[in-house]
Amino acid sequence: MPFGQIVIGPPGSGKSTYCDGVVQFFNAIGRKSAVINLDPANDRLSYDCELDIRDFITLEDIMEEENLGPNGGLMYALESLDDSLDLLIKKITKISQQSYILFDCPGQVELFTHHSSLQKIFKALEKQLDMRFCVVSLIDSYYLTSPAQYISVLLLALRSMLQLDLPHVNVFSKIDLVSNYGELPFSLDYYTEVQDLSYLKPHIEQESNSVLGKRYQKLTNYIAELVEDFNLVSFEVLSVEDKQSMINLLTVIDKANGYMFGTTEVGGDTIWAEATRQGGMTEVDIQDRWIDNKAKYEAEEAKRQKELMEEAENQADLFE
Ligand SMILES: Nc1nc2c(ncn2[C@@H]2O[C@H](COP(=O)(O)OP(=O)(O)OP(=O)(O)O)[C@@H](O)[C@H]2O)c(=O)[nH]1
Ligand SMILES: [Mg+2]
Repeated sequence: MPFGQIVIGPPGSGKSTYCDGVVQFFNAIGRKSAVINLDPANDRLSYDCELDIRDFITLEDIMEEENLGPNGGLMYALESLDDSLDLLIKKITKISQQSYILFDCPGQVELFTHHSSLQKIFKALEKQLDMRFCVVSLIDSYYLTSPAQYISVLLLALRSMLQLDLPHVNVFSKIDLVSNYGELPFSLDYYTEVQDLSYLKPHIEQESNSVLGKRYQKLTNYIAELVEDFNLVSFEVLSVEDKQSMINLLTVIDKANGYMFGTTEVGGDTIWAEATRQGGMTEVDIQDRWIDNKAKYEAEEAKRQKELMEEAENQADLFE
């Protein structure tokens, strides 16, 4: 049974870096994986790409042929993919038989909130291949610094969850940077668990107290109530360079798309699969790890790395 992740998120949220990081991590644990680029505008890939949508359609051609700008061009490009859709799906089918797939998606959020082209591809794959997906929706942790923007990204997450209608894991990316942005009024768990949003009201008021701001404030509060009513949104956190944070996130994702319950592991990483089935994830206090004692964790990690290097050098000396 084929498995995959659909990696979405606003521009610059870390999608391509994440795909690159996951492939490296999977290589290390022995899971065979491949990245498919679904962004017709993405001409600089930081990873080895197994399949590129640009082989079927490129943004530059569409912009020139249809006399469109980059954003209209992207929409048009995906809408006109229909002709090549069968061929694209055929190629994906072949890859999915051997590898766990990561789809690196475009950053235009409208593609996941009210546009159907990409969703059509995923639904076709789900139906035709019985493919099991997890949407990984990355949001830059910077948005935690503004209460009104935090509410907006909650709405964005909710919209894509409802539109894509697939298992979904929301992630605050670049969590290693959050301590640089100044003190937050609440602990990180408050933001990741999307706890009682009414606590944010005074902070939203403080953020926007002009006349225009009053309406904005009111709208933000209504959106907060709506998100709370649905009670669907919560977040994981990720620092792509941090191994433990990657392990924790991938354990959640393996559960969400059912990989960890599979009997026929496509990737062949039986040791990892067994470890996660038995609950390999260590409980992490994210406030402590990424804010309160970040420096201490970094010093410990640096020490561990130094010891590993020394050990490797000693081993090498023995063989000389
Ligand atoms: N500090 C830190 N930087 C990160 C992390 N993940 C990504 N970045 C940086 O964020 C920037 C944007 O990352 P990309 O992977 O290009 O983001 P993207 O979502 O693919 O961007 P688009 O394809 O343009 O939508 C790069 O400079 C990355 O190095 C992280 O976990 N920590
Ligand atoms: Mg990218």
